Amino acid sequence: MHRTTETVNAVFQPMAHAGQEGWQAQAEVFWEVFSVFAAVGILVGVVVVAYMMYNVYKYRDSEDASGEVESVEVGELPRDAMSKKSKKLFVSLALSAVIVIVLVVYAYTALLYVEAGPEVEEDAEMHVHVEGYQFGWDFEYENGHVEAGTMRIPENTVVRVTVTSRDVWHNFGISELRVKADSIPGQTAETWISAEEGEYLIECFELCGDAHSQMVATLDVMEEDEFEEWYEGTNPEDETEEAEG
Ligand SMILES: [Cu+2]
Repeated sequence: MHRTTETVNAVFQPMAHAGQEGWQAQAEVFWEVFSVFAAVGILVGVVVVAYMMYNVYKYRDSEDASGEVESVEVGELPRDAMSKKSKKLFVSLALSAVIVIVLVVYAYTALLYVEAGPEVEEDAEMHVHVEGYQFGWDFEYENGHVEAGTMRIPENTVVRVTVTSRDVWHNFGISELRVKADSIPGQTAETWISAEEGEYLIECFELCGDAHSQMVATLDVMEEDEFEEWYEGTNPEDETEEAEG
């Protein structure tokens, strides 16, 4: 019992200060990526449509028009390299390329980050092993305690999650937290979770049998003190004693 307390303290004490400074959970990253793409998309859309409307108005048909219009043909490029038209073409192409490349690099960096998780000190994170089966989820903690149906973790903590299956292909996912990992027999997938206090729905996202839709569990994100208290009470040795007694 004493050893467990020590371990829990060693694992969770630094978190009181670590908080969430300097790193983001998946849902925050995805929201940021979405916001940036939406903002740039709206900005580009407004500029393009406004410029188009401006030209539609500027080059509108008028009664005193001579009828002689120097129309552009498909595939035609401005012949004079230093003409106003060619500059405009170059600027719009270069600007589009820069915007697209920046967005690609930004989104890919965010994806790499989401896959790897934030780098925190080793003792500032914990590990939970998840095993899927027809039809439910088992959660195994570092002290050997196994629980079905409810996964308990402390709030705002980086929880490294390894996922496997004991029978068929499943998929471990928490929509609200944008967390998803394959649950495949003989293989181990890795992901991570960090969340605010509250309850979240864990679902199976791989059609795995007739009760697939009932293959749910609860992620209970607890206050640190509350979690520590619960975790201290899960010493497997105690459980054995209880079983024997
Ligand atoms: Cu399943």
